[in-house]
Order: sequence, then structure tokens, then C-alpha cells
Amino acid sequence: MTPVCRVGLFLISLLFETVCQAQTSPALPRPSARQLAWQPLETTAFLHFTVNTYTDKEWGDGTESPSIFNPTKLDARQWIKALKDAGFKMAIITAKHHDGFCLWPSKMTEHSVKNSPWKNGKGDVVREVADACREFGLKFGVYLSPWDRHEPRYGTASYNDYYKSQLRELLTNYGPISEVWFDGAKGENAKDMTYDFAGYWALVRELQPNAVMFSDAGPDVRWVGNEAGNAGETCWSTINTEGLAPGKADSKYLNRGDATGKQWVPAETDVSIRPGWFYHAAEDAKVRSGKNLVSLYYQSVGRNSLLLLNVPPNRDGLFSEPDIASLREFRSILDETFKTNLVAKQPKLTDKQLNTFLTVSANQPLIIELGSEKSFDRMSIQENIATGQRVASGRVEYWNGTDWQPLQTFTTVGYKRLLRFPEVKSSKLRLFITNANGPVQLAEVGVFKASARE
Ligand code: FUL
Repeated sequence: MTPVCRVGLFLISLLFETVCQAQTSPALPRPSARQLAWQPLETTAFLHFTVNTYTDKEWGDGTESPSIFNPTKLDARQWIKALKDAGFKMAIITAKHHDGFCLWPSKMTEHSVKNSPWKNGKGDVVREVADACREFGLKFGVYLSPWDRHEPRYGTASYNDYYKSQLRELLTNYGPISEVWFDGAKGENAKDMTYDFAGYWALVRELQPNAVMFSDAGPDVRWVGNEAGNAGETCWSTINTEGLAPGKADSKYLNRGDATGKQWVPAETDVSIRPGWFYHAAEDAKVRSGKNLVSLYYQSVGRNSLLLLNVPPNRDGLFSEPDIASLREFRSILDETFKTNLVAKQPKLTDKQLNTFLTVSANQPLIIELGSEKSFDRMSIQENIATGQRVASGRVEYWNGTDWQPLQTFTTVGYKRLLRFPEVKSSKLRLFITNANGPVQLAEVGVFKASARE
């Protein structure tokens, strides 16, 4: 072929590709690189720890003396190892909760670990957690409460400078930060205060461009709308953020997302392993069981969300035994359930890669062969979300030897949809996408037999 022909052919194929793309891919919102890296973390942990751990409160009022903070056996390696063993991929520490007490020796205030008896005021909880995360290969994130009940500047414009200076300390002194959590909570009688969120967010982008930012409605990650561990059965990663702000968002809207949303802001499901967010000895017998945590996994990760499970360190500065036991059982059950994908190997659909996919149009049946008759009761479906989220509804059927039988219907898929149904025996299934925003990029399909401990 002459070079001219080759260039001609190249141009034609480029044109063809462009036309095809224009036809098959309406401009759907897509995740940014940082959101795309965040979504497959699946199980992440929250660490709520502050003076409340010693006062037995959930919200401190800012008058607590730093002298009460004394976690004499504090061992962040113990926390992070327990999380690592349970398959968690990130830990987020409450560097400062609403009481204003700082777990790191901030230069901006005296209200911090530096005036506590712990390590004679030389300790830094944030550093210990960041180091342990690095050692065990977890990502690390920080929670810095905008609502501050201790700082006298709160309620004046200069509080925004105070907050930004603290943010700068956290974002520059502790290595890579993967998530910054902006809590929208503010008590009813709190002083009036307009937060400079635009300024806070710009600072995070400048200092830690790979970090995702959480607040009720993004910019990168949104609240799931409840603290019970329930993502919507329908859960779009898209919403319209206009008019929404931290502390000002309709929780039902956040829970389900919006099929017509213009911004990609996936839901994060934050929930505690105990009734409270902070450690209370009286709740030692109320720790969620491993089985209960597995249900949370289905209700969050299995509904296109991410699980942010809070495990609060106790007064000694350690995870308590019941919490560690539940975490261990949680992972052991999940491992057993999802160990063997019963789908006969299909390049693209069972290679655990989201970027290799089958393109499926609405109502075009997809046969999923199991190779021989198998017993199963769980199914997993994933889209290639790098190019957006498309599935709005679908159904699955199984072959009973004579006929196709209904198995389950579902709505959104996105990153991952997990289906639970009573056990059936069959050699093949049939999947229909019944409604979608365009040709679906079906990335992964799994069929499983759940652990008897679920
Ligand atoms: C809420 C706070 O008020 C709780 O104390 C906790 O930190 C939770 C994760 O967010 O808004």
C-alpha cells in the first residue's frame, strides 16, 4: 500500500470511529480520574476519635480540656492492620470533630494533642495513622469539621482563614491524602457562619490534586442521604448539583441520584459498626456482627456506592476486640461468597477488568453459560463506568431445563450491582437490559453461591 493510501485509510477509519462514537455515546457525564480510582476501593473505614471518646458524648461542646485526652496504649498500627486484614482500602481520621480538638499539633490553636498528657504533648495521632496506612498499603484521608464549637473566630470571616490554615497543615505534612471529608453538620443553635467552601475546595485541588472531596453534594463524592448504611436500590452516580450545598440537600435525592444529572458525583455510604460514631463502653455488646456488615456491603457496594464503615478506637487508643472479630468475620464471609465465579470463562466478562466489555443494547438477550448445572443465589453485574453509567433497568432469567424462568429484576447497575435471590439450580442464565441511556458497556458478570454464614 502506498503511504498516501495508508494515510487515506487511516483518515477514513478515524472518521468512521468518530461517527460511531457520536451515534453510540451521547455525552453522558463521566468520572474524573480521581473518582475512577476511588470507586473500586469498595470498603473504606472511618475512624472517629476525639475528646468525646473520654466524655462519652457524640458531639462535644468545645469546652473539654485537652487534659482528658490520654490514649495510653494508642497503636494506630493495630487499627490499620485490623482494617487491612478485613480488606479495607482506605482509612479516614477525624482530625478535628465539631468540638474543635485537633488530633495533630496544629500551629493554629492550643486546643490539641499538644496540650494533652498523651506522650507528654509530643504525640500526633494524624501522623501515626498516616504512617500506619503507608506501612500497610491503605490510602489515607482526613475529616476536618467546618463546624467548630471551640474556636473563638467561628462565626466571623476570619474563621475561614483559620480553617484553611488547618487544611493546609493536614494537606502538606502527611504525604498523599486520598479523600477530604467536609461534614455539613451544624447544630441548630450554632453561630451563624458562611463557610468559604469554594476556597476550601480550591486549596485541596492545589495541594492534593488526586484527593476526592466529600460533602453532601460533592464536588467529587456525595452523601448517600442516611447513616443507616443504605444506598438507594436505584442509585445513579449522577446528580444536578445546582442549588445544593453542604448541609442543604434533599436526602432522598442524594440517596437515588438522578438519571438526568449533569454532574458525576457518586454516593458514599457512611455508617458505624456501633450505634454511635464515637466509642462508648456501653455499646460494646452492640457491635454489628460480621453477617450484619455483609448486609451493609450488599446495600452499599452492591448498589453502586462505596462503604465507609466507622470503627471507633476506644479510650486506650485501640480497636476493641468485638469490633476486630466482626471485621474479620465480615471479610471471611465475603471471601467465601465471592471466591468462585460460576460463569464459564468469557473473555471480557469474567476477566475482572472494567475496561474490557461487551456492548449490549436494550432488550438484546445475553446468554450466560455456567458450563454445567450449578447451584447459586447471588449475581454481580458491572458496567464500564469510565464512559458513564447507562443501565436504568434489567432482568435475569434462568433455564430450568425446559423454559426460561424469571429470576430477578433490577434497576441501576453502574460500578457494581449485587443481586440476592433464593438458591436455584441451572446451567445458564439470560440477562436483558430493559432500559438504558445508550448501548451498555457490560464489563463483568459473576454468579455465586453464598457462604452459609451470610
Ligand atoms: C455527622 C456528624 O455530626 C457525626 O458526628 C459524624 O461525624 C458523622 C459522620 O457526620 O454529620
